[in-house]
Amino acid sequence: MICLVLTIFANIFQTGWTGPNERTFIAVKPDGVQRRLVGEIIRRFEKKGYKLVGLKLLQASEDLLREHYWELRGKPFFSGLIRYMSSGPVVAMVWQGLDVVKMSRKMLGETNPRDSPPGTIRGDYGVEVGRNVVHGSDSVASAQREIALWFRLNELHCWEDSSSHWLYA
Ligand code: D4T
Repeated sequence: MICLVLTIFANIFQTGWTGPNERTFIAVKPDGVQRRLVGEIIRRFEKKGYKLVGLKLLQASEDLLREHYWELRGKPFFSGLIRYMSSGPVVAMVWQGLDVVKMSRKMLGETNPRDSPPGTIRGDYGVEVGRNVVHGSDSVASAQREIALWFRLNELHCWEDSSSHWLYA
């Protein structure tokens, strides 16, 4: 019940998730889906100890993508980015856990796979910036905005995590 209230509150006011309840938005991009990397990316987040609270495969509309990448609308690569992101299905996810926003960005690597060390997702599976496999929110505020943009309330699930006592002291 508390989780449901927090979810509604967070989606409406785009705030409210902190500590072990922090949430982030992760998307496997069309190249990641085509290259059969969905399972590998989910595996990394699960093994780390994060909790999956939302998951869906969808073909993102250009309108949704333009809103998602609104801050980049003036960049020269913007139209190519929208074309690429709408070229096939993406897997949209919400993951929850302590410091999940910051840690996810570390797990993903740098925006450009060329600058991403081995061991990161982009470092292991990407070659160039225009096909960087996966997206992750860059701040708690962005995560809240992106989750509200990509997910309806009834697509986010509150469930009791039986391993939480082994993850959090
Ligand atoms: P996303 O948002 O896709 O997780 O990427 P980042 O948060 O790591 O980086 P970003 O917002 O600066 O870039 C968004 C997206 O644009 C592509 N891109 C970026 C590109 O095609 N050419 C470029 O020069 C840059 C900087 C890759 C990611």
